Amino acid sequence: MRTTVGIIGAGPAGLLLARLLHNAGIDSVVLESRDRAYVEHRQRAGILEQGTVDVLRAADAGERMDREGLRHDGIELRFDRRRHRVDFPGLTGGRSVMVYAQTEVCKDLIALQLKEGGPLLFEAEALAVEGAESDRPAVRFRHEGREDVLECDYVVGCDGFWGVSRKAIPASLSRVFERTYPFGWLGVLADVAPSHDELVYARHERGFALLSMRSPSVSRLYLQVPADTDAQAWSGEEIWEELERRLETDDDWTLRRGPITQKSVTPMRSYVHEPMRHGRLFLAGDAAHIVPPTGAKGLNLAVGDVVTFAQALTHQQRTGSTELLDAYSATCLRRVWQAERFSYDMTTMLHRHPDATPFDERLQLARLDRIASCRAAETDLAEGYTGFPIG
Ligand code: FAS
Ligand code: PHB
Repeated sequence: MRTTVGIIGAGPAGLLLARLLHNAGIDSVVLESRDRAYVEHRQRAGILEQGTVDVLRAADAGERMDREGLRHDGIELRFDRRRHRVDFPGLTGGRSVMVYAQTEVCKDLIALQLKEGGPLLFEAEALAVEGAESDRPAVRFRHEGREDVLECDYVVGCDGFWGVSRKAIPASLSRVFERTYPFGWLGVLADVAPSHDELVYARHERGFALLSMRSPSVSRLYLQVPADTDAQAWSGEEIWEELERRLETDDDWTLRRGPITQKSVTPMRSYVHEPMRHGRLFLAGDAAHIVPPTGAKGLNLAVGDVVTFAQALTHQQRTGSTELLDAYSATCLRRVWQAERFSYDMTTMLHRHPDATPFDERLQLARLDRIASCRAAETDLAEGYTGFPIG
């Protein structure tokens, strides 16, 4: 097989990249190790930044998002039983976010790729990226019980944190920056209308809680739990009890309960691999960086990377100049590190660290009180949450 761009992974990064390249008249092949159902039903991100919404619309991939997505103009911070709403448009000159799950973005992009795009091979596991330093890189992969080779001009590793593409970069050239956290998120889906019309991020002495949603009738909620928690160890009753305690307010707000249809624990880490390019191999999305989900940045960072690559390759194909391809890593990393900083700040401000001292706890409350009382501090949060500029 031969193509211009070999894409490893059909998560949001790989699928959107294939769409952007198709729209630019550049051929690609997507190799995805799992089956379609896995990709379309894996519960992950829920919030699209303004920039991501704009990119999907411009790529003619936003029609169902505009029909079914929920535009949100703010979030609520909850601490010390206080409630403070952050007004996104008022603080950012009109930006908002969209509640539209990663599962739905992937379903839309898969449908478009199968209908209009190049080959998207499911259950096609990339085994290795070869010749990244040459001008004829290749991806060795296994599909339908047979090993094959995809010859490319470029390879983009969109294969997530556990993929193979990053391994093709010599360890002597790799620089890894990471932090792990002693806690994770127990996430649940529940068939009950959300108890608030916007997301609620709660800092509580018992730990963090997040009230999110998937639709007017489906709630998505998270509880901070120790990193090694087994989701099955929590009963529905215990989950609702704990959510109620952590989301408590000093007014008459109440949390509606309903049947929990799914629960899982997500570990937390901050991770950046530099550089994001080696020869003709480019890394995008979780293959290059991971953020704690507190800032709702993960999927949105992946979007910024693939937009940057697609623009750079289009430039090269039209002008012969590789200047934007050569700047890919530095361009992406500038935005990545701002998202890492924002996600780290949100995580350390809202979560209860097991080793926290009374001083640390007062500091968290002072940071939240500053946001609730100072427009400049509030604006920094609103700008970070609605998204850093792409490119
Ligand atoms: P993905 O990991 O989504 O996709 C990589 C794809 O590559 C997968 O489909 C995988 O099967 C495939 N692959 C891997 N190895 C391969 C190989 N050798 N050959 C072929 N294919 C291969 N972000 C948020 O913003 N909010 C959240 O709430 C949130 N929750 C999350 C919960 C979990 C459990 C996880 C793991 C992540 C969460 N994230 C969240 C982050 C998540 O949304 C990612 O940022 C997003 O999926 C990144 O997209 P991709 O880079 O495409 O990587
Ligand atoms: C979600 O709805 O899954 C979600 C929302 C906001 C976050 C993380 C996850 O910060």
